[in-house]
Order: sequence, then C-alpha cells, then structure tokens
Amino acid sequence: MSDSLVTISKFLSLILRHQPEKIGLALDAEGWALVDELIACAANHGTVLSSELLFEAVDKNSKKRFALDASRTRIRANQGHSIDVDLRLTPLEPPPILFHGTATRFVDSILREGLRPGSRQHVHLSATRETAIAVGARHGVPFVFEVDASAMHRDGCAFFRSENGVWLTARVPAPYLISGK
Ligand code: HQG
Repeated sequence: MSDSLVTISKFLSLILRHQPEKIGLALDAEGWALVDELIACAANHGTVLSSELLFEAVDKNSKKRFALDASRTRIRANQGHSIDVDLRLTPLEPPPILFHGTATRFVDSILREGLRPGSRQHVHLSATRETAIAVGARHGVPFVFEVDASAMHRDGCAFFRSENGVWLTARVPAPYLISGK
C-alpha cells in the first residue's frame, strides 16, 4: 500500500472500528456507514476523501480490513471493533489449532487469566504461526500461543471467521492455551 493509502486505512480503522462520533458519523447496527456520508463527515473534519480514493483504499488494503457492499454505497470494517456492532458472522467450526501472537511481557498475565478481548469485541486468533508472529510483533518481542480450538469448540465456545480470515472468539480461558514459544 502507498503511504497515502496507509494513512487512509488508519483513518478508516479509527472511524469505522472505534470512534465514528469523532467525525459525527453514524454506523448502523451491523457497522455499515454510507460512503457519501463518510466522505461528507470526513470533509467537515478536515480529511478530504473521494469515493475513488476510498474504493482504492478498500480494494488495495493489505489485510482486507474493510468491505464495501455489493452496490458500493456502504462501507464497514471487517473486524477489530471496540464499538458494539453485530457483524452477523456465522459460527463456524475452527481448525483444531489456532494461534495468538502477543508480546512476551503479556505472557504471565495471559497464563493466569487466559486471553481477554480487552477493548475489542473478540479475541483475535490467526490461522498460521507466521501471521501470529507478525501480530505479536506489533506489541513488542513476539510470543505465540497455540490455542486448542477444537476443545473449545467441543465445549461450546463459538468461533467466527471475519471476511479477512481472522478467527474471532469471545475469550480463551487459560486451560485451552496448550503451548507457547
Ligand atoms: C493481549 C490487528 C495481558 C493480547 C491484528 C494483545 C489483529 C492480554 C493485547 C488485530 C491478555 C491486545 C487485533 C491478558 C490478551 N493479559 N494481555 N489476560 N489477554 N492480552 O491490538 O490480537 O492491523 O487489541 O495478547 O492483525 O494484538 O488492526 O489485539 O497483545 O487481527 O487490522 O492484549 O489487530 O489487525 O491488543 O490484534 P489488540 P491483537 P489490524
């Protein structure tokens, strides 16, 4: 992604996941905003966007963070929300093992408390160790936990997969953390 697309992606993450009110934007219950309204609200608060730029930022996003509806009149974040939205994801059977990348300084606390969603709606899990390492490195020296997703699923915990392939679940109790490196 070019620098300007990265800047737009960061702006969209802030507005569509966390603080739409910052620019006076309303999201519907499923997290969608009208593209025209987003552009108008952003302009009123000093961020100039066009629909072409917005579409490019969605289509070229390195992690498919955002989605447009079929008519390309509405936009939302695919995951990562701290505000209460219902993405209407369908519960799915997860792969037997999923990965969670974190920083080494959080390991003791996670072993005590399990994985908590923090300010987000879900705990985010990765399908591969490589992705988990990259997620953990955002926070410091990376550390990867393996999660016994099949045992959690067997025990009734719901799993979802967002549009961009991130696995989501409400929390991961410590006994399901089977190993880490
Ligand atoms: C940690 C990125 C102490 C957790 C990524 C993580 C992801 C605990 C941090 C998405 C804990 C929360 C989300 C406990 C969890 N004690 N620390 N009991 N339980 N933690 O950023 O998973 O680029 O909210 O390990 O790719 O790092 O934004 O979550 O280190 O999919 O699209 O608390 O963000 O995507 O950090 O990342 P975050 P995350 P985007």
